[in-house]
Amino acid sequence: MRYSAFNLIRHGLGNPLGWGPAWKPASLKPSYDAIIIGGGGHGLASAYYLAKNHGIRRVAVLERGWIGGGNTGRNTTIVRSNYFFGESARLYDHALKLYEGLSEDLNYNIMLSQRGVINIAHSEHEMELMTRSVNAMLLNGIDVELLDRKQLLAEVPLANDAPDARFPLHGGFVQRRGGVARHDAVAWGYARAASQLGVDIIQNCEVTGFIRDQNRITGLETTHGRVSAGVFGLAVAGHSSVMAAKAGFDLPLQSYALQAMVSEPLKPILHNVVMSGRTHAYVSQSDKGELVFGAGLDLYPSYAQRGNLPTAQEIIAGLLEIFPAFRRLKMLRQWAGIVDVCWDYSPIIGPAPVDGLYLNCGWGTGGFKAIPAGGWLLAHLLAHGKHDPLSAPFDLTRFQTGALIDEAAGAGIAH
Ligand code: FAD
Ligand code: PYC
Repeated sequence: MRYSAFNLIRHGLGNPLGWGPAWKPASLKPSYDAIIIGGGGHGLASAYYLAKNHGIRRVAVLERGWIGGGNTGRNTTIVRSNYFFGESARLYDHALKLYEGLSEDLNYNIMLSQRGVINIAHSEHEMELMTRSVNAMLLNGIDVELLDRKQLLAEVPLANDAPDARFPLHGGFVQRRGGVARHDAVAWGYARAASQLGVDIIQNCEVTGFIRDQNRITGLETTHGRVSAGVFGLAVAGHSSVMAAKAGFDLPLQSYALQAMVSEPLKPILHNVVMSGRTHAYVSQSDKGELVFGAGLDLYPSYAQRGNLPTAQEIIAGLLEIFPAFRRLKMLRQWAGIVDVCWDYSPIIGPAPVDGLYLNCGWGTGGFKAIPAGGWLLAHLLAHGKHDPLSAPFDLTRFQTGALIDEAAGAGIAH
């Protein structure tokens, strides 16, 4: 086909190839076998695996805005499984393995690019701690390699190696299977595949309350009316405690804005994902050429989905300490998402304190990489009412037993 201005207009205004919507428009039925609240990656993946793995197809995903419009469409798309504790390594590596086959499974190109995720150590002390973490990861079967200073510079030649650098380069480690994936495609791919299996995806449908029969959730109040179901999944990152309060319980987490930014587009100059736990900055280059970067959380809990200027300045300062060459770039966009952070920086997956409701929340700054596993495990809970062994350690009861999985620093990402 020749691409002329005429063709572009014809394709833009008409539909000569006869493409239909990727997922079927649906309206709310009076009842379902299972309802998932939240049409982000985790909610959509849960619906897909409920239908695909467990044959449960009378399922609805209720999304108050548009699918993927929450954190799934706001993140910086990094996928990796380089976590410290065995429980986390198994969970995130299950997700990464599913990501590795996801384009084929969904028949939708999620643009997975396993370009390697590199964490920089800026001091001898940091290098020693990193060595311990890398040893733990290797024991957990995760593909990580230590890098000395020379190897690090060979991977990231633009990093600031000046003798007077404020954050000198001592070395680092790399997970070569880590990288990035297109976040919108993950949401759209799961939505299309779930819809093809019979799932109703209902956008602009906010859940406003829970209907209870004693300690059991039996239905929902929504902006589209009342609906009942056998079981319910809650996957509303950023608003988990708001919804938990409506259902009558508390969650051990706090909600913060997490910001990210992109620069103007450049020719390819950065070939991997680079993170610095010391400055909190991380960066990758998108397929369009923009540098995508961010750092730690805003300083206090908030639902204001824009982020604060001092944190934005700190993010940019952190990036420029490591890559002074980026100083001349113009910034294109800045945004934030609200993330729910648990006390131990690990997610909560499991039954809620009220019957019939199952939780997938508390992914904090790092749940994009977990979407396939989070969906897989919530689907298992909804179908069987009990944990898959992978999700058992992430049960809410760990905050009573004390069996916390403290991943605050283990994987080298700043919180
Ligand atoms: P979401 O995608 O937020 O979906 C939840 C949905 O629930 C939303 O669409 C919302 O509208 C809906 N909802 C809320 N309340 C209701 C209601 N009452 N009724 C109906 N629907 C409701 N993770 C990584 O692994 N790698 C990264 O590089 C990374 N970078 C990030 C960068 C930023 C700036 C941010 C903000 C996050 C980042 N994350 C990253 C974290 C990651 O984005 C999230 O952990 C993940 O997207 C959570 O997915 P989710 O499906 O649970 O939530
Ligand atoms: O979890 O890898 C991550 C991440 C990177 C940026 C934000 N979260």
